[in-house]
Amino acid sequence: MKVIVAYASLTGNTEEMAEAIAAGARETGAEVVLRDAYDAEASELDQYDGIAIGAYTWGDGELPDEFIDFYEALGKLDLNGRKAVVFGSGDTSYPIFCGAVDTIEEKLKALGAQLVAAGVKVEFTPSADEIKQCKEVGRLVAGKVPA
Ligand code: FMN
Repeated sequence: MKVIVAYASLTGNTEEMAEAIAAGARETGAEVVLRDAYDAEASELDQYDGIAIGAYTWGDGELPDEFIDFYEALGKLDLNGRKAVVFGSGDTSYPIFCGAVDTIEEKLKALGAQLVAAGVKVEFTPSADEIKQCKEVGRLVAGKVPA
């Protein structure tokens, strides 16, 4: 099982989530690659069995600027048969809380990926419980069946 966790994070909150998801996936014995989306090749996502993508939300419920290239490079990739999950940090004082998570989920669904859990949305820094939730989601995207 090969899993990629790719994320965009400006102040480290989404990065903490990514690290917990990667840790959960590793616990299952999966081979896990953890990358800043800036350094990741979206066109190679189809080489992984499990795909976790995260981004904080910017502007008016939008994707972060530095994530746009990665998002656009997803193009028309065929992700049928891949397990996927989306995650991100936001701030509930904005009208569109964690809009980036919804945008990425729609894209992955359109590419044929199977979303194995609802998108994980966290306000600012993930709490201890939210870190646990991220680890569980990491196990799921690595193919572990929930207990
Ligand atoms: N959070 C939202 O949920 N929705 C937004 O529309 C939104 N817009 C933002 C716009 C600006 C200019 C800034 C500075 C923050 C915005 N945020 C919004 C909050 C960030 O997503 C939040 O601070 C998040 O924790 C940052 O995650 P990071 O540490 O991974 O960079």
